[in-house]
Amino acid sequence: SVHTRDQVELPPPAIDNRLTVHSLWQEIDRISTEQIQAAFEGVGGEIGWQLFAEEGDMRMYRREMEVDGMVTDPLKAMHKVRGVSAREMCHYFFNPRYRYEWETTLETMTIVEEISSDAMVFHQTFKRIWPASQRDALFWSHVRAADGHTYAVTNHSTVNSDYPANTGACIRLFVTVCLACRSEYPRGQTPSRDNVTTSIAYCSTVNPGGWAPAGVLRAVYKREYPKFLKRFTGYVQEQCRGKPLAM
Ligand code: 6CM
Repeated sequence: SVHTRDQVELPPPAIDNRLTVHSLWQEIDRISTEQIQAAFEGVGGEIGWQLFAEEGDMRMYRREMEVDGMVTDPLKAMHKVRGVSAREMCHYFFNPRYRYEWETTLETMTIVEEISSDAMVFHQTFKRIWPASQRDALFWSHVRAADGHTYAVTNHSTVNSDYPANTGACIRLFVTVCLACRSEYPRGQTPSRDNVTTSIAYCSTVNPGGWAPAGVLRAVYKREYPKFLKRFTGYVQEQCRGKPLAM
């Protein structure tokens, strides 16, 4: 049944063996571990993080940063979502089948390699932002369970000779993204759609890879990141409605 198929494709509770023998494994493991750890570290006391968007339980912070004159502002967002689990959140973020349904900056997505049930390599092109050139990205994506009802997806740029950078119309950008989610429900109760809450920490650092006007880029981020997080979390709630909770 459809139900069984969905359950099977949820992120596995343990690392897939096919991933641990892949040439990217060491890097994927190291960066994922670092990113997940950093994602749950607070921003409150840290110097330099500025709140730039706030709506309901969602808060978005950025740190202004430039590398060789290019805006590389690290972004960190926190959110709380009711009625869906961390595992479900990460399933919809990782699985390419759903990506066009929530990802609004996307123009094309190609699966470059299916490493395992929990790791893939993607090539994506993004919508062009005037007056800059169009951007593309090539990145691995890995979903994993961490401790105590915690799941996370980490995306990080990589290289592949079949997808060389800066040869066509696109400038290659570099990205490190982590969506880390932790579910909670009242002590002594059985988790259900009615009592589960998932805390989300989303971190993103994008290097545009070539010239892009700083003001335009910052304005785009300010508009697009809140739009993405609201749309994505709403999408997952909608998809999960009426389905059994998968913890
Ligand atoms: O994390 C997000 N999406 C993931 C799946 O697509 C993945 C994407 C990473 C790429 C993020 C690139 C953002 C830049 C998009 C704007 C176009 C760049 C043009 C620059 C030149 C002026 O991790 C959600 C990403 C939400 C982004 C707002």
